[in-house]
Amino acid sequence: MRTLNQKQLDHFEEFGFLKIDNILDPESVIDPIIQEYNIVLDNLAEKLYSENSITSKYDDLEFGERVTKIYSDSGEVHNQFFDFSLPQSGIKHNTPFWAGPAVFRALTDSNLLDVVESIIGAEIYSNPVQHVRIKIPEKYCPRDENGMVKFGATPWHQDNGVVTEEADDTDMLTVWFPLMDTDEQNGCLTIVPGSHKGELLTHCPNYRNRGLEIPENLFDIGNSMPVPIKKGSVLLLTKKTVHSALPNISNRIRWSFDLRYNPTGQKTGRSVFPGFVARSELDPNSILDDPFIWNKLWTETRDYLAKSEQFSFQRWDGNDIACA
Ligand SMILES: O=C(O)CCC(=O)C(=O)O
Ligand SMILES: [Fe+2]
Repeated sequence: MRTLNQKQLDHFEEFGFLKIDNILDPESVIDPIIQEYNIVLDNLAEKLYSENSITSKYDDLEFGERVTKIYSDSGEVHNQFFDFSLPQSGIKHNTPFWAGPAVFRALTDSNLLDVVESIIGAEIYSNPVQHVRIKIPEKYCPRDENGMVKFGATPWHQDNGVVTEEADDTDMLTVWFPLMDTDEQNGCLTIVPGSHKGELLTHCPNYRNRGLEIPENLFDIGNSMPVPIKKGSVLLLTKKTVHSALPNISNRIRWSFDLRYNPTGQKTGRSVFPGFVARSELDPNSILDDPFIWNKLWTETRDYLAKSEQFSFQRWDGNDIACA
């Protein structure tokens, strides 16, 4: 089913982004994810406490306050415990990840897939470039050796720039949504409308110690605008829309999912990671609807990659003149 109207499609086409309200049901889709992550956090607290990495399990606190205390007390950001993807290097047989049933149900939610279908058609592949991002308030957040907040603001980029060249012709759609209201205080996304009409811009590895980033002189940063999003609403981006995320200067966490979809058969840009057919009219038997099989795909991938040569999704040259 196609749920977006012509006005919305035209907006997406013209500006490279679209915010759509009330797509994911907060009670039946988002709250179960939060419950699931409470269990993941329990397990993390047990582990860190048993290793003497934290002084308390903080089990009387709600998720946001608890994760903040745990990261702060341990001096480390443990986001890989929650993520439903694997890291880009150093995968080991015990690298943690969370590919749970409530997460799978959100990835395959029919309202969400209706939106995706409106943009890329009815043969929908869930691209494995996907993350949960939990960002605790910067004032409590552990910092790296350069004094930068670990897992803080997201640098300026195009999603096309974080996948390999194999996906340059892929019609990749980014779907971003928060698990709680997100605004300029707790670090919502900020985007450059219309930037998708240009080329793939040069991304510089670890630019100004912030990570992979497009230098500011390559796009119209003055035209950028923050996009606050409420729980249940979603933001669509094209693979060329320039965007970043603001720092979390609030007292609460900032918690979001970013997912990607492409028409089935096109390259994902991270082909060593497992995607799956989320919707198909042509071949309904190819649809994956079992969250446990999805989990197994990731587990097998991790176990295989732990024994294999390391790969790289990094396509950019830090010596490029634009990065000086
Ligand atoms: O949530 C963030 O901080 C960044 C998300 C992002 O870049 C994306 O969804 O493509
Ligand atoms: Fe992005």
